[in-house]
Amino acid sequence: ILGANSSLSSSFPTNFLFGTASSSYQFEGAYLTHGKGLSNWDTFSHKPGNIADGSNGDIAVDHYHMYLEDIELMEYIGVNTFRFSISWARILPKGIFGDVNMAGIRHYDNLINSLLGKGIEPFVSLTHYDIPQELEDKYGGWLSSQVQKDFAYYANICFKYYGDRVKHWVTFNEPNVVAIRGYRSGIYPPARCSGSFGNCSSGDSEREPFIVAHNMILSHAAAVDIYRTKYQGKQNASIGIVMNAVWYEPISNSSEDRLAAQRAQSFYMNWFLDPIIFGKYPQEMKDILGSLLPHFSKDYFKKLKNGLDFIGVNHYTSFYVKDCLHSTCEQGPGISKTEGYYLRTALKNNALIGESTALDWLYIYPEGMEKMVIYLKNRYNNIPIFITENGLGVMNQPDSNVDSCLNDDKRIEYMKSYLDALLSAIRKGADVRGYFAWSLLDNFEWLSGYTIRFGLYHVDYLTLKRTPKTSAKWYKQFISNFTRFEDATSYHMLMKQ
Ligand code: PNW
Repeated sequence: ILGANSSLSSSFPTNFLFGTASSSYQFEGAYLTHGKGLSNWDTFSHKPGNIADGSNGDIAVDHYHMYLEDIELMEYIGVNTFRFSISWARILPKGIFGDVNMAGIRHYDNLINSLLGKGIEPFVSLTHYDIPQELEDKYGGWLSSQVQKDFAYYANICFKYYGDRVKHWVTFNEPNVVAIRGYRSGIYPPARCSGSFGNCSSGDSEREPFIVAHNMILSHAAAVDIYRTKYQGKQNASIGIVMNAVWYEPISNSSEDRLAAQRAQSFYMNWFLDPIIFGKYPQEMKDILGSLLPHFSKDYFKKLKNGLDFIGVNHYTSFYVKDCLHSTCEQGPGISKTEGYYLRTALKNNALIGESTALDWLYIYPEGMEKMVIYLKNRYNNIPIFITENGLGVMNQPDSNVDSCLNDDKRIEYMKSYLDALLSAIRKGADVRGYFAWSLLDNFEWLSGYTIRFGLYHVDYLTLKRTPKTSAKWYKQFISNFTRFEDATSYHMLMKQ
């Protein structure tokens, strides 16, 4: 019934990481426990009207207290890695304006040790959207260049305490989403925007996303620099960044639309990756934005170039892209100068790019996974890639209908088709090293609160009881086929000696 076809999983490279992903604000809860300070997401979700169901992450799925049980769930599935983020406000409750919170340090120590005890590798992000509120209050968070030093200070603490056991570090989760949603549309904290972009009390949608991105890129560089000079020799981990990666398919074969799709990638993803890997912003951005785009000093160029060891890719969805630079487009997101003059649409000749889902941004188009990975391989010289998130969210059902949530064949189909497409990219030579399902558990889905469920495990939000969905059992079987293959390979090698 599960149809975990063994040929699919057994074809992934040896040592491939199969895991599940999570993040501190969406999972931990315990928002004031053991000295944790408030984060920007605590502040934001506590304001009435910001979250669909009026909920917040105060308790979330209480992973802070239930992590041992959650590791047992991972052990059941058989994953060899777990992606989580450290809450900056748990380590430094007041940003840099206070002491290190040793209770916070101990929590992640325990989590990491317990994971390793079960043979599960910690894959650790330093930030996943949430930062100490104090940094916002004192100097405007990512808008201020001061944050570069403070992020590096925080990163150093994490390397120092956990670096002996962490082999994969991520500086940022989806900084592109933070810049756009926090400072252009203003739908995420600190909810800044202006003009036709949204309805905020302050901000400048045309400028601030670029300032914020610049500070994040330089913060990334500062953390990587510290890691490489102080720790990498002894600890030998890889360090990377995770981007939200949407596949942009040209809506027609015209050179204008093909260039527009390229431009869309540049304004969304290469915006961060180009500076970190090549030391400069994409040419399309420089041409269109002119002085709106900050620039890097010579010193930076030397320091940052090749400033990562892998790219983390959160890939879920694809859109068509139509040119708006040479042709006129109706109003919509993307058409402004600051966004790169393109129209993003799921429709072409009245047909959707892929099946629609409960989320207005998620269309099921597995081909996008292969195309995305091949695109990154070609642009960035076959740099190692991890698929750090992929998964399907569905609408919460009334309590009486838990069974329909547990029988999540749709999620299995989604994962199978995307893994299949990923395998095609690997067969074409892409250096992909791991895949993380979003997510282990149902959890706090940002603006959607608890109305959308992404988990392989169902969580009853009253009792916090975890129940495996069919997808958890499917993923278990999928992984067990993979592991058998690995053993068979080593057996073969042994016989050959
Ligand atoms: C990611 N898009 O966000 C986040 O990293 C997770 O925390 C989140 O729970 C998960 O995806 C599911 O939403 C996304 O525009 C942001 O395609 C934007 C997009 C996709 C995912």
